Amino acid sequence: MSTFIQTVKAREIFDSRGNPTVEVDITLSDGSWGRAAVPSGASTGEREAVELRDGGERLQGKGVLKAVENVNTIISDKITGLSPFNQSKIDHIMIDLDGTPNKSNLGANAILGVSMAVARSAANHPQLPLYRYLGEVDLEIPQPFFNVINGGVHADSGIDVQEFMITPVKRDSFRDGMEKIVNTYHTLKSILSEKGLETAVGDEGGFAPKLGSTENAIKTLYSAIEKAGYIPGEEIAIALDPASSEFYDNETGKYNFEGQLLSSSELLEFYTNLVNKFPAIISIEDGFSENDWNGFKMMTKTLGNKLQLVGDDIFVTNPQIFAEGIKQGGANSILIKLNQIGTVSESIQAIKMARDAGYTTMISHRSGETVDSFIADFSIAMNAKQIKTGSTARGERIEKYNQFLRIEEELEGFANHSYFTK
Ligand code: 2PG
Ligand code: MG
Repeated sequence: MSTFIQTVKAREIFDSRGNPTVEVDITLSDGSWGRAAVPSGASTGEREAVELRDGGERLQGKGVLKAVENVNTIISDKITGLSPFNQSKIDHIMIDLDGTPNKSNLGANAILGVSMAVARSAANHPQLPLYRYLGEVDLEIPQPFFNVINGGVHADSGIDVQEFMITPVKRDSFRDGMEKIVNTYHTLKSILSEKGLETAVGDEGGFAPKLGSTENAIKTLYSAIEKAGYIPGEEIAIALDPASSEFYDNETGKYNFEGQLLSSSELLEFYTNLVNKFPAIISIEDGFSENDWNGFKMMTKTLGNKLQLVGDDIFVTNPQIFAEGIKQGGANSILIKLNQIGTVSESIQAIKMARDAGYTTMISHRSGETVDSFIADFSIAMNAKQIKTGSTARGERIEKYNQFLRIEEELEGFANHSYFTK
C-alpha cells in the first residue's frame, strides 16, 4: 500500500517576539515525518488571511489553542489516510473545510501549519531536500535582501520607514554575497557606536538607532557600505520597505510621514527625489498604502521603469486581489508571504501569476518568526529569484540564510546566478 498520512499533531509554541504560534507534526505510514511552524506579522495587511487567536486573558489574548484544536480534530479527521504527495488536493480540502474567503473559521495559522508540514513530510519520505521535492530542475539561490536598519512598527527607532535592506548585487556566490553583507553589517555597527547611537536590534535583526529620518538612515548605509570597502549601487544596493499602510490616514487620505502630512503626489515626489539622490536604491516595497491604489499606480507609471516596486499589503499574496492589481497596473513585483494567504498551493498560484504577468517575486519572512527555514527551500524551489528574511543577526533570521549556504554546498556552486547579479 502506498504511503499515507498517519498522524497530524499540532501544538502551541512561541515565536521570536514571545507570541504563541502553531507548530504541526505530520507522520506518514512509513514512519517518515515533517514539522513546520507558522510565522506572524506586525504590519499586517487588512485583507490578509486570518490568524486565529483565542482572545480572553490567557497570554494577552494571543493564544492559539483553538487553531491547534482545529488541526488536531477537524483537519486531522479529514486528511488522515490521504497521500501526502497531493499538496494541492490537501490544501483545497482545508480551504473547503474552512468555508470562508479569509480562512477565519479554522484559522490561516492552523491551515498553513498543516500545509507546510504536509510538504515537509512528503519530501522526507523519498528523503529529498524540501527545495528539491517542491522544486524545478534548474535551481537558483535567490538574491537576498538583508534588513539592517529597522524602523516603523518593528523597532523604537522613531524612523517611519520600516525596513532598510542591503543586497549584494555583485557576488561570485551566495557565500561571497553574504560575507559582503556581514562585513557591512559589522561596519555599520561600529559607525553607530562611534556616533553614540543605539546598537541593539529590532524585530528583524537590523539595528534600531534613532537616526531621525529616512535620508539620514540611507546616508549611514552608504557610509557603512563604503567603509566596508564596497561601492554602493554597484556591489551592494539598497531596498526599502516603508510599509506605508502604517502611516496612512484612511480618513484624510494623507500620509503622516516624518512630521508632515503628505498627499500621495507629495509622497511620490519624496520618493522620486530620494532615488535620484541615492541611486543605489533599486527596490521600494509598499511605497503607498493598501488603500491607495491610485498612489501605487502613479508610482508605477513614474518610477516603474527604473525601480522594482513591490506590492505587499496591497496584494497580500492573494491570487484574486493580485489579479485585480495586475489589471490595474499597480507595482511590478509581488511579495510572497505564505501566511498572508494560508496555503502552500495558493502561494504557488500567486507566484505563477506573477511570472505570467511579468512581475518579479520576492519571498518574505514575517517580523514574528521561528527557526523554521521553510521559506529558504521554498524560494529556491519556486525560482522566486529574491528573498528577504531579516538581517545577519537573530537566530530565526540567520537560520534561513544559513540554509542557503548548506544548499549552495550541496549544489556544488551551480546555483549562483540570480536576477540582480551583474
Ligand atoms: C513586511 C513584513 C516582513 P510584517 O512588512 O514586509 O518584513 O513585516 O511581518 O510585520 O508584516
Ligand atoms: Mg512589507
